[in-house]
Amino acid sequence: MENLQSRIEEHIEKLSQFTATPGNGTTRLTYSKEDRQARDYLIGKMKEYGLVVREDGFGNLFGKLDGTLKDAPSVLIGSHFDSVPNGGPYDGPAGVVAGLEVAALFAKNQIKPKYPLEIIALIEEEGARFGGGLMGSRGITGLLSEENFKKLKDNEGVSTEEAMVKIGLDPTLPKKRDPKTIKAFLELHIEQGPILEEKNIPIGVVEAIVGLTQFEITVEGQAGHAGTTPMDRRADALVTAAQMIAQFPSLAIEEGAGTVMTTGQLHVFPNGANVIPKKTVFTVDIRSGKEEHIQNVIRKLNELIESYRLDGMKITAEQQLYMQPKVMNREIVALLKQASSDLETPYCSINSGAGHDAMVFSDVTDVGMLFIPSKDGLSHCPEEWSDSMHIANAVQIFFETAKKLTEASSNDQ
Ligand code: HGY
Ligand code: MN
Ligand code: MN
Repeated sequence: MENLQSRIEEHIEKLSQFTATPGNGTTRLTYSKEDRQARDYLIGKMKEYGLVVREDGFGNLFGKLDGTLKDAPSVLIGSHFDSVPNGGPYDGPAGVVAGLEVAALFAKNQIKPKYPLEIIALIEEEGARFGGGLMGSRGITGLLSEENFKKLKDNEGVSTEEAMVKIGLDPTLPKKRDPKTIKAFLELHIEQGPILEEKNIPIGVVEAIVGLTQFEITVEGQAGHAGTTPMDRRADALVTAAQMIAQFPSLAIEEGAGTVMTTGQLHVFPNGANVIPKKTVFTVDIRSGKEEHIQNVIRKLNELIESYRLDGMKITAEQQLYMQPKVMNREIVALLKQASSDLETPYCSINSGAGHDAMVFSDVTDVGMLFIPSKDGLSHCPEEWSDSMHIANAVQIFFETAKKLTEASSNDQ
């Protein structure tokens, strides 16, 4: 197991070097120089492990081990390799690395699958550059249309396809994938919370993933001189945004049932210390285990917006993402639990408060997820850390599960 663990540590260490903020966490935005560096590393490893490498028209990366069955659907194993700004090195890459090492175990043990095994590295799950998130998986499943993909631009006005070409990707490659080519999707992810560590359990078998929605809200007032404009003659876009955002925690708490609401991004224009803000643009992220709670909070958000519009502020809200809560496939959950027991690896059931590509793939195929503990429950920050031994545990569980899902036989029989 130790050389598996040391290979995992090397992958994570190498990938963590591809960051725009060295010394201050992982910042690897989609189609950036750091994306290119990580992509080249993963392509090299996929080839070293005997996989046939392909990219699609979104820049998602696939490494395929063909099966004995012709034109059969693949078992996909992987996760995303983009990051939030100043995030951690495990959020996403832990799942891609786990997929890589499952493929390595197939090769090392000369396992010939009946159904193909594909390792997948997905783009723009975080939405840190183009907004919304889950972009790579939504593109593959068709939830994000090619037309809407092309319309997306980053904060500098660079479009997705322009950014792709800039790092040598080909947006004309096939985008949407026929769901009939996918047999199952497995994803390892760090828990990003405190439960597994507090329970001292190395594996969480995910039962369900919360529903989530994200809005971008724009408030427009009137710029003016901070010194000469009387307080009763202002239309201050930042004050209005602040008054709205300050009410979000109580909206979530009133809704209860673990509902959460977050503003993570706020831009102020023109952003001068002595200028009354003309415009603010901020995000709203709402999540809950039940869809009715999300709908209730969306309704209250719209009522709040309407009340400020009546005050004469121009406010627009663009919904960038909406995902219903998802339940993982029961058969795959059972396979993952059985494999954990057979390997004598303690596990528990767990639900996910974070969104994952698995929730998108669950619309088109059978999906299963494993979690491993996050140190101090921290994630989306430079302190994010997980134990490579836990990743190695997950690799073994996925290896046993993937052999069943691909109906593999070992050549040395
Ligand atoms: O936001 C999330 O839940 C994930 O980290 N993209
Ligand atoms: Mn993630
Ligand atoms: Mn994340």
